[in-house]
Parts: sequence; C-alpha cells; structure tokens
Amino acid sequence: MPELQVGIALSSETRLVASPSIQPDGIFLHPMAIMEAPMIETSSQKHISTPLSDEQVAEYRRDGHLTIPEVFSSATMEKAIEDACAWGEEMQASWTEQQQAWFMEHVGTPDSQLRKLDNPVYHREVFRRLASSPDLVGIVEQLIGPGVTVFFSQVFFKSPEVGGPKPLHQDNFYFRPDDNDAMVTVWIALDEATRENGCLYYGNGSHLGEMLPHSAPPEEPFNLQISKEIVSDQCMTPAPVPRGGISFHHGLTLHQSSSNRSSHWRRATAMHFLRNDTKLVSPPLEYDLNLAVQISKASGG
Ligand SMILES: O=C(O)CCC(=O)C(=O)O
Repeated sequence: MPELQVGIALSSETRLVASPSIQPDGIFLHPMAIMEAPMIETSSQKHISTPLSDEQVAEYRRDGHLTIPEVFSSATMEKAIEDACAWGEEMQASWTEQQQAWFMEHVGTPDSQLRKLDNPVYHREVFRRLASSPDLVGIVEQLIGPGVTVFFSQVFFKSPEVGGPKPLHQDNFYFRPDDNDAMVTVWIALDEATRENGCLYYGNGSHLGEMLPHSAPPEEPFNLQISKEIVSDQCMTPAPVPRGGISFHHGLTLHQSSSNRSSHWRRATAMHFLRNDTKLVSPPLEYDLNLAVQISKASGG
C-alpha cells in the first residue's frame, strides 16, 4: 500500500482504591485509580488556559493522557448531539447490510443500535467548528507541534443498557504515523462519561512502551484489539469526563472502554489530529485522506 500523505488536506480530591480489582468488563483497575472525575483544575474553572501549564504537559508526557474537564458548554454539546443524531438517521436509511454490520451493534436483534459514524469533522460543520476551537487547537499544537490536521474522526453512540465495550488497543496500531509522537486523539464527552456508562480506561505510561500486536475477530475487521494474554497484568485507570470536557491521549497509550451498564447515554466524538509533516504508512484499515481537514498551518509553513 502506498504511503498516505496527510498534509494535503482540504480545506481533586481523589479517593484511591487500595488494591487492584477486576471490573465487569475484565478491566484490571489500577490500584491508584481515581474514583472521582480527575480534576486538573478546580471545578469552578470556566475557561481553559492555553497553553497548558508545564504541569499539565508533564502529566501528558508521563501518563500518555490528560483530561481537561470544562472546555465546551452543555448547550454546545447538546447541539452536537442533535446534529449527530439527525445525521445518523439520514445515514441509516441507506445503509447496506455490510454497512449496518460496520456501524451498528446488535444488528437483527431488538437491541439493534447505531454504534458510530465516521468523519464528522469533514461531513458536519458543527463538528468542524469544535475541531477548530482556538483553545482546543492551542492544546493540540502544544502536545504534538504546530500545523495540524484531523485526518479521521468518529462519533460514538454508547446507548443506555446495551452499548457495548471497545476492547484494549493503541490508536497508532490503526493509523501507523511515521512519528508515533505526532498523533493525539482528542476525545470530547458529548454526554458525561462515567464508569457506569462506559468511560475510557487508560494504561498509565503505556505510551512509553512498544506498539503491541493486535488482531480482529473475523466478523469485525474494524475491531482491532490486543489479546488479554499479552497484557494480562496491565492496570487500567478510569478517566471519567464531565460533559463538555476533553480527554487527550497519545497514539501509543493503551486504552479501552467498558459497556454501558447505566440508563444514560454515553456519546462522544474522537478527533485524531496529526502534525502536517507526518505520513501514515500502510495502515491496516483504509482511511480516506480526501476527508482529512487541515486545521492549522505551522507559521512560515
Ligand atoms: O469511545 C470509545 O468507547 C472508544 C474511543 C477510542 O478508542 C478512541 O477514541 O481512540
């Protein structure tokens, strides 16, 4: 497969658990797991500061992820949800069986549900505006460098009671950037994400290790994952995010999400940002870089 060029785009207090414990989805909870939303700043903070503080950058570099709790307003998240739901209705009306299998879950059962939609930043203005928010872009550039493109994005609909888990994986296994440090995933909580409704869990510091082998079940080629045997002793830390907050993670950070055991939605959008001077080299799944959206240019570039 040829190399894919990205740069050509269009346009707390905390309570600690005493010892590791296995969660319902087989997640091995880190002994230092944060039981409450990890507040980087006080909960009264209304505006994030750009750039991030040295401590926040150090936290990202050490742990491979960073949560900023209050970035977008609840009303902005509500608009994004309305837009994504309307788009989902439109899309589903024309899907083939194969597309249903890719984008939905529990197909053919009473629990049949939309699971995800691809490339909202390209297709939907509401999501493009989120991706272009100056505060957000400022943080992304601080983490991966100036001049960035969203080369792929998704909306995840984890529905009440039936929304399924996303198994353990590393994003860079999917994307294969030629510089592992040049990709950051921006995961925006459209609804509050809690341990009950399926928030992300991270392997702290795992981005400092290797890219691990992944495989996918034959009927779910999109679901590349790391087998339990390979990472049987990996402790995972929950990252609850209040509505409108963002969790940033490095492309090599081990992460997963559990199923939604609550009566509340857990909808989120993930935007994958790449520095413009970076290429994707033979990713195992296809990404249409005609749908990449350049968000900023390096000054002088
Ligand atoms: O939202 C989820 O459940 C999975 C998201 C994810 O794996 C990602 O953003 O890289």
